Amino acid sequence: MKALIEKTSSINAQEVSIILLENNNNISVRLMSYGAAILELLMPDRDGKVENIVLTYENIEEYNKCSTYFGMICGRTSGRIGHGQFVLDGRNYALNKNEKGITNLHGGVEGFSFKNWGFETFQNDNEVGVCFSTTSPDMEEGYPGKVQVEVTYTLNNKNELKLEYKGETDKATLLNMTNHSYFNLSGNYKKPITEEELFIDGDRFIELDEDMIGVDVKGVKETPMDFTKPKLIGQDINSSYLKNHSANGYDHPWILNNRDINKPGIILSDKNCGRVLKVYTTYPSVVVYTYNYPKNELLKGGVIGDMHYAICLETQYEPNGINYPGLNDGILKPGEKYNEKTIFKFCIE
Ligand code: FUC
Repeated sequence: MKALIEKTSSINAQEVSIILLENNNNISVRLMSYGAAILELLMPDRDGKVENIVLTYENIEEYNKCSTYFGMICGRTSGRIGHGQFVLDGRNYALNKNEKGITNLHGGVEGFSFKNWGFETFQNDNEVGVCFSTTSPDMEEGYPGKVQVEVTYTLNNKNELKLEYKGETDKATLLNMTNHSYFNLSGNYKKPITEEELFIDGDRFIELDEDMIGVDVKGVKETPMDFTKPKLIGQDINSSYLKNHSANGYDHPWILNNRDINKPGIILSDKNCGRVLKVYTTYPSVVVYTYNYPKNELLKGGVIGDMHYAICLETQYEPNGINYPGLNDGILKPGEKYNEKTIFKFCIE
């Protein structure tokens, strides 16, 4: 096993570090201090061929304020806050509207994704890891409170990559962090993810309005949103039902049936090469985004990213929960400790 600070590079004149974590089974992950991001995730297939299973930019500078959030940590809030507004303890807050001037997306202009995080690596007999940390000042992007956060990535020999999210604040605020990796289990993006199978242990999803804001909790039964039994992602992706709810594919929150870290809430599998990704989480929901709006991203190896060539599995509190009674509001108060976990387990079947 090893945890290695591989190199420093530069993004927008800032010095950023790249860290490699490797286990004893040929699984490795490259992380970056800018955005506390996953840059690359290498794992073997059924025949032992080691390939990258996330989208990676060819050039590191492309991560600068990257609007696709490749592998990055999103925050303070992940997803969209409707009209960039919320009320907390009787006060109105107006966030930066970094999406079309209508919504706050993934925490705004200077969100967690675009910070160069501090970090410390660690290693023991069974695991290697890196703890990233950063601070967001009071009223940054319009959010109240000075917030200190940590995201720790730990890789072990059971082929699990654990993400632990921690945070504290000095005033009541919102906090809802996720990782925005784009998975493609075929390896080096050989095939679209429409040919991969998805299982979501969630009987309900959140319907969206034209600004992609959640407006209604609905049952998945008899809709294209039903992944309660494993289904090819491509099976219903072009259905008219889906087209009426979001452009070009899936981009919705599912409410998970339980918050059990010992039971996979989501399973992505590629029957062809045998790679399987099991996701366990303490978060109540997952936003599934099927890379519906590629922006000519130049990927490692010289390929241009194409629609549906990846899937994001963004475990989090329901986005915009603060504005929707009955959902998790994502409020963090002084004295409370934010503590959520997501485990990506890499299997071969
Ligand atoms: C996701 C989506 C969006 C978006 C973005 C980069 O989480 O919900 O629609 O384009 O990521």
